[in-house]
Amino acid sequence: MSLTLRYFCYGCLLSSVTWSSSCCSTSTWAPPTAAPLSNQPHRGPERGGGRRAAAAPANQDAELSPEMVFQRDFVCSQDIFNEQDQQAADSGIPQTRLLTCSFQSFSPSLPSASVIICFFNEALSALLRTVHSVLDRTPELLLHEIILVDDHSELDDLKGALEQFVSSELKVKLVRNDKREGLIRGRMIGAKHATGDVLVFLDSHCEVNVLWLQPLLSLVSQDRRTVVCPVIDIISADTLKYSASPIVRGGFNWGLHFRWDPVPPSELGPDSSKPIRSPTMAGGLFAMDRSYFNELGQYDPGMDIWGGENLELSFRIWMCGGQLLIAPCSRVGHIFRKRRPYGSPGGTDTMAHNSLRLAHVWMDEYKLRRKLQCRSFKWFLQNIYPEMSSTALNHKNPPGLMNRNVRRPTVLQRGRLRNLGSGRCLVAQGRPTQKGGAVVLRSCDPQDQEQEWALDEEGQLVLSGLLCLDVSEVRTSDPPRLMKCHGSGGSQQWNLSKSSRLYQVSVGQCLSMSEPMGPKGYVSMAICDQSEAQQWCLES
Ligand code: LR7
Ligand code: MN
Repeated sequence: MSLTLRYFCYGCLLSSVTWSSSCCSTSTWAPPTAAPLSNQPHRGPERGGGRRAAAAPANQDAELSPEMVFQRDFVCSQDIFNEQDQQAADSGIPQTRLLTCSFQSFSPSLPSASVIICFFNEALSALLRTVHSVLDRTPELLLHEIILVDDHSELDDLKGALEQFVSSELKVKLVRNDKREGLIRGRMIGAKHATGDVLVFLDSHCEVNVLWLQPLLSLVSQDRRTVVCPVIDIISADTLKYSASPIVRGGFNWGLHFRWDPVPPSELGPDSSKPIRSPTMAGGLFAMDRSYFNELGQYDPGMDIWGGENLELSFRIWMCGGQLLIAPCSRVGHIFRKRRPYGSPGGTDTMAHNSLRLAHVWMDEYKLRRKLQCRSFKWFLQNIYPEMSSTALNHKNPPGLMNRNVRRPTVLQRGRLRNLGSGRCLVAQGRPTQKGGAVVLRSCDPQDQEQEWALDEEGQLVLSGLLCLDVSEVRTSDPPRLMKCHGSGGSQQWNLSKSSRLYQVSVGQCLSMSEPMGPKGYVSMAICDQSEAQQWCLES
């Protein structure tokens, strides 16, 4: 069977098995590995030398919900590529669009785009990979310009060598900030220089996939108050490998941190290429009509460096008459780094500063909002994010507290949680009753009650009937800990997939044994892959 065929029929294979795994055996289907991408700047199409590399993404089935299995099933019956998708397969970038996307057609008169990329001390190769991918995979007519905003970087590479590159590309412009502004004011500076119809913001370490722009522009052109995000595929910070993301949508927690949520079935519809309404956006990658961006008040210029602007803009869009969508057929890869490679001047926590500004303006009545005739935050919660509304407004389940009035979720499976890479079992490092305690891998002992986990219908992993396995949504590189069960999903929601990976819905990563496996048996969260270090078996 060819690689391509295996990829097409993946959903069909999956549909014959149940989603939640109870087995430890390795999947019968071995996915082909994705073609490695070099970190050198490249010009897409000629790479790969005509090689057909329709590689399945590494974490493809780690996080399939029943709805997604259905989506892929649907895809299987339509075994075709369009020309551009075929080009993707030939160019070495993994084909991550669902096949239903091949049937989309676009108006010949789409608006033009100004792509704005702000950067601070970005690796030149990553920045050029972003720019080249846009130049290579965007139709000439639709690309008005690329505006690079250098936020007062210090790296030498970003001086002469970058200028040389820019001078050879007609459509690429470079704006340099005289002082460090942060990404929020940086984007506003970029927008001020832009003259295309639609602003498209990208982070400086992305790779756009084929046909990435048309679905975004098409939705914006149908309604200028629609703001559209692509699906953000994963580029590994360690290997630079590009792999598909599951289709999830944006939410937030009560600490005002962005998180990924599963898409409610009502939003999916029968055709998986349909745009998905998203309460919030991750922030870096989106398309917005330029005049609407100005009309809506751009960004809050009082926000510094990094953080908070994504939720602020999302609330403003929804509350002031617009809508925020994710176009499942537009795919852009983004390097997810474990740590940001920069601080903020003076070492202030700009995320907290920015979030406070956001809360003051949007989370209760405030005069600034009257000008735009915006709705209330209560309206937003009830209509756009009802999942959160129930945790805030009912007072039965206030944020951060276990809801005692609701029945306990049904346990789906119980047993020891054995890691295939080490053969050891996941246990509390100290007492299993200790809140905030770490979890580690130790020898499995069937007699030991303290090794018993329960996976319930809400995706909670409960140790010894007491505490839940929880990840930090603030510091996503921290290892998971045992916390009081809060019953509102997110940081405590896990999917045990067919291929035995434990996918954490909120941070979009998988639970992994830390390598090399030391005597302490540490575990950590990592980008999902096929390794045994990430395979877990819940065995009774
Ligand atoms: O002072 C700065 N000046 C800058 O120009 C700090 C950053 N930047 C640039 C930086 O070089 C990069 O191109 O701004 C861009 C975003 O910074 P990142 O890549 O450090 O941010 P991130 O990817 O960690 O964080 C996400 O949340 C941010 C909140 O402020 C921004 O909205 C980012 O754009 C956003 N990234 C994405 O949405 C990509 C998907 C990640 C997820 C989830
Ligand atoms: Mn980024």
